[in-house]
Amino acid sequence: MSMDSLNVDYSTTIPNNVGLMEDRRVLKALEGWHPGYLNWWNDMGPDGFQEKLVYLRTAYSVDPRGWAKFDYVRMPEYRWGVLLAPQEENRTIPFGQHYGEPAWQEIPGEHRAALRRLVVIQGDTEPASVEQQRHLGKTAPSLYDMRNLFQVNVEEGRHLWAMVYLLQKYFGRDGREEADELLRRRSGSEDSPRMLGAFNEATPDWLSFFMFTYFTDRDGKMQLHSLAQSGFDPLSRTCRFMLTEEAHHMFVGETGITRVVQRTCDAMKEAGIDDPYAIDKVRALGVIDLPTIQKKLHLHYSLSLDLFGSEVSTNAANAFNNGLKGRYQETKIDDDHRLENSTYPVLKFIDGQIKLVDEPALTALNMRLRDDYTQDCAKGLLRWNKVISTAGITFELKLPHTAFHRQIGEFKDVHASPEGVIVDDATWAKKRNEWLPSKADGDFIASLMKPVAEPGKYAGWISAPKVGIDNKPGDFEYVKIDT
Ligand code: BYC
Ligand code: FE
Ligand code: FE
Repeated sequence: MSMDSLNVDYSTTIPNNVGLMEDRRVLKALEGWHPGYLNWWNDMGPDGFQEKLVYLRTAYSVDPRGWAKFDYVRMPEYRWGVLLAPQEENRTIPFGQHYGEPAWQEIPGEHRAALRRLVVIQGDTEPASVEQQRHLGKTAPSLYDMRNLFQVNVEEGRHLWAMVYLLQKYFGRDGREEADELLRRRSGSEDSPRMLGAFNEATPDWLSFFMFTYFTDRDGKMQLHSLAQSGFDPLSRTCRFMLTEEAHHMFVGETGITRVVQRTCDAMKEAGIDDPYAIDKVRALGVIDLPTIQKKLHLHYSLSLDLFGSEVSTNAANAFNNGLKGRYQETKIDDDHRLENSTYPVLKFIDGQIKLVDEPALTALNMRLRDDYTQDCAKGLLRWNKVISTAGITFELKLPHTAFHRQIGEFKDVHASPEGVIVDDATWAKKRNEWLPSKADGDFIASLMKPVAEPGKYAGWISAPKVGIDNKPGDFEYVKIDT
């Protein structure tokens, strides 16, 4: 790989390592799209903080050993760039019917529509999350957290750029139209909602934000890994670089939840409360009780499972067969990478029961990716539960059963408990508020969401992080609130 593809050209209005200077047509198209993007960012991006100086990282290279530079920036002046991971020489398609053939540098005509759909869906989620999180700056529990929120937001903005670049460069006129549509749809809108369910839900408070970055950004990780295997090489390279940024988003979620759990446990210990279900007493300490954290987890995990689509999907089979979307860590899997004769066990709802049945592996690819996701999710729970057990409290956070609270796939028409027991409508109605956050839970959490904007200080419901961003000291001013 050559140095010039590692380093980013900042001489154009759009920083890039894809040679936009020599690609006048695409540069012009992107420059044409840019003002609409800025309008969208100003209208729908972080509310109330657009003029503030924020200590942000910006990508200046795609070299994994050192790609980001930290400095104070006003968010609308953030350099959103088009950055692709370096091209791998002689890369071949790692799966499907084109297995072993050279990866495509242009789109094969017959796969154009399917690829466009994948790129548009991926692109749609990025601005959606910014929209969902736009009010959170005003209730940030610290400047550290506020900065992390804005970092995630600008990078989701860049992920939108990444997909829009592909649309503008490879999909001609309909690509340009889709790029405009990505700025038109709005999270939660009645007439033009975002495309996937979870991206039309509210992110009303910071516990939801941490759950979202832990569970929903992790769907992003799994999907990006699958798309990074794509036979369409520019998509693969784009997704590979997005994954380097994505790691921080999930770090924000994982450590955020750890810190909430830590603070709750510390407060309980100080007050001599060891019953986690003494909810009123725990809440009186100004911290979030563990059962409410569990309910939020139920909600965000189940919404995120829906993002994997149906367990049995011909879309997924076609995408794999045609070399467009692979499996998680495809190149490390030891099999034929074609899956024409293999099966995969799928959870289905048959005769009123939840059963594991073998399905053709090709149509079960969504289920497989979702299983990989569930395994990946479990790591955080180990960490959170360690905090709880170390505090001597008897309580364990758990992932709910797959059938719980689903809106997509096999279980969308039934109600199940978090343990996976099918229940009737009446039981569901009675138990709903024990399993999912109630209005009262939301009101309680909202009552804690008082902003703390003094450097080094944290709201009472969350503990301080162990280390600063970019090794900064504890009282570092991550956002210059008074500028
Ligand atoms: N909501 O065959 P099916 C991220 C639709 S997150 C609404 O079951 P398929 C991020 C589906 O579109 C990662 N509709 O599913 C995270 C289809 O409709 P059409 C985003 C849904 O196609 C945090 C129909 O149901 N990237 O990056 O196999 C912050 C039947 O579909 C939903 C991707 O998702 C839903 N949940 O799989 C920021 C990767 N699920 O076409 C960013 C690209 C399904 O019949 N997308 N439907 O009208 C894909 O790979 C696939 O489209 C999906 C669905 C995995 C989403
Ligand atoms: Fe993203
Ligand atoms: Fe993300």
